[in-house]
Amino acid sequence: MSDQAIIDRIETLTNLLNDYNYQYYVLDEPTVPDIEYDRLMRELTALENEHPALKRADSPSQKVGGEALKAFSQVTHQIPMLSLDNVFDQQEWQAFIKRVKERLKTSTQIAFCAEPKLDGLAVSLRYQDGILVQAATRGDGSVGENITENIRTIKSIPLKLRGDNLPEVLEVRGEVFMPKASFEALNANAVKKGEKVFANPRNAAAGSLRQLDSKITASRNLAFYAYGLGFVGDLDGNDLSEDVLPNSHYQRLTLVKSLGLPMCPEVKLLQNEDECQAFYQSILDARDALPYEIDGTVLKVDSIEQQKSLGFVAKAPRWAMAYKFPAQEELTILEDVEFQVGRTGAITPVARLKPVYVGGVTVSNATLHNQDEINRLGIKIGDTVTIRRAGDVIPQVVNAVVAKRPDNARDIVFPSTCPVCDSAVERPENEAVLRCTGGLFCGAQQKEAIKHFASRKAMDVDGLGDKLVEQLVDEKLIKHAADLYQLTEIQVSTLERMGQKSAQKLIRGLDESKSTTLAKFIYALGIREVGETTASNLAQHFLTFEAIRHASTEQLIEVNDVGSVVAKNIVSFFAQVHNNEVVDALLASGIHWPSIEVKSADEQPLADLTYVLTGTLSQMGRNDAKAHLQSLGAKVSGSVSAKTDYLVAGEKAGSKLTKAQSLGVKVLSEDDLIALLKAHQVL
Ligand code: JCF
Repeated sequence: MSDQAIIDRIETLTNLLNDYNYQYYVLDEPTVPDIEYDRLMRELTALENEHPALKRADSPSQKVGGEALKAFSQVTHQIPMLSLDNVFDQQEWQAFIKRVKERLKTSTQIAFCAEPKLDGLAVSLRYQDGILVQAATRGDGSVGENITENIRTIKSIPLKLRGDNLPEVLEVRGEVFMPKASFEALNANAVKKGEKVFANPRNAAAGSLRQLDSKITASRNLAFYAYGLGFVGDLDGNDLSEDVLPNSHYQRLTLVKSLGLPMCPEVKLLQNEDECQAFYQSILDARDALPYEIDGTVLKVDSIEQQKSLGFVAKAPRWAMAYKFPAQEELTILEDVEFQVGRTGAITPVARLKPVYVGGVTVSNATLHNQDEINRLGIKIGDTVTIRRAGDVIPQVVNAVVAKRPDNARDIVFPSTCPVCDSAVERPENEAVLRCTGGLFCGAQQKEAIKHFASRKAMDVDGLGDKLVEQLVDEKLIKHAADLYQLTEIQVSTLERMGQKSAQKLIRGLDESKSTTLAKFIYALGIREVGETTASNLAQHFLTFEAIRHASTEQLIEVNDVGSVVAKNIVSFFAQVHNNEVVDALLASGIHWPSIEVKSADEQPLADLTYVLTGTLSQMGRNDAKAHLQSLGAKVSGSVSAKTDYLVAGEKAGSKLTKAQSLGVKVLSEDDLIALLKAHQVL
């Protein structure tokens, strides 16, 4: 064949195979038998292998995956990817409609574009001059991961758009998911090979997309439905959506479909809001018969003009709502009940269940809370029980099917001593919970106390996960939080599955954790019912650790949010010699925080102002910045809302910055902050 003939043949085959894909995946109307498709594909790959330079950007042969990546790079979305707010019943749904109409100042009916809510992962596909050039996960909404190589392997996603007169840039957004049948086949295969099974199709889809080796993704049979558009315009960033797209969301989706992207066949244009409830019901009825997992419906105001005037809050549009399905229930067997000991000694009965797929995940454990709950349920070991799982909520045992109770069913008997340390147990009057009296002599309580101490909102010890804490306690390297700071790299690196690197990381993490705030240190001690807010209030009120340690019940009750129970917990915590020994050892190891110096009321120039800090502050730590702002009377909050007055954005600021900008919150740089602090003579 002449060179030109080869070029022509590659072009013909590429176009033909792409047409067949479109007919098969988008139109759902296969036009040739598989064997013909395979024959043409083999011809194309043979030509491409002989002449790699002639392979086209839209070649369907890329669907088998390519070279493995070392890591995913980051992609900043040109337009943020939003998520959806939820409603769970008709009343909440009606309230949403009412809000929409009030905002639009209209009493006429509103048209909605309606679709099932797929249980998958949102992705953004970027086409330039019709060619797929980039695909990214949602990430935090503003920055996602570059998964282009993996997306290219999804058979129903075109590498080239159909039609001409396309805008230079067209971003399509949609959901990648794994059909139920593929999920079941994948898991059946994993069971056969003794590999880990995925809990649900969503996890399977996510796991398949986050593969550095796109050949694995290619083997997974993922699917895609478009649900909207991102940026549409030219390469200079000019938005042309209003010029080139229809004013209806539904028509935009239909247009996207005509460009070759799959659209869920259940998508419907509803002429008025009264049809929404019926749509919701019809999808709920069809749920089990649909070939993919869904967890509700999505309803979007159809008019783009109305969408624009509604705008969005935080991360979700005001013109769309996920109307979720109710909890799902399944029957299974209660095989046993085990007892777990928590940080404060509370002994919790945990149901061990015959694994059951319910509400989208496989459930094998459920908490039974306490004796009262078990009495209320009237369940025995061996019973058939109803398990309910709603959305992201932890699974619940709803009841026992007494008619199915076997003859050998056993009562659930609470232990008379602690299952971990064998200490006596007690059930204080007026409390539902049984407790181990072993305190920090109980191995379970030691472990939980140390996990809490190291957790992110407490001392935030980098490199110290729950598993490692258990290992360190089991190996008797540590007993109490203070022992952490005596650990050496050599000791740690002798642990199983610990290399020198991880050991170094832990020691460094411990060292870095020593620089903290008084509030975090108080929270980290794990005093019963002293959560983050209470700890922060205590710090603000007493200013020094010693003042808190020696405070009386009366003095403690003065603090915001502290009642007599919490006050008593604090006093009795510091009345125990053992706790004071641990605290003293912690302080001796070098844990420190900036001292809080609160000025008198007339010296609080920032009183009534709320600040939020985000990103990396390179010239001072965030903790220092927070303490300085507080010393001037400012409130420093963790999240941006309409009540935020200023956002201080350091380097690599992410979603908080986006949100602040969308809410019109004033944004300060680190230099602005420093200038402010200097102006008030705190620097
Ligand atoms: O099916 C979905 N999970 C789904 C997610 C459908 C949508 O129409 C969505 C979405 C997330 C965000 N729309 C937006 C704006």
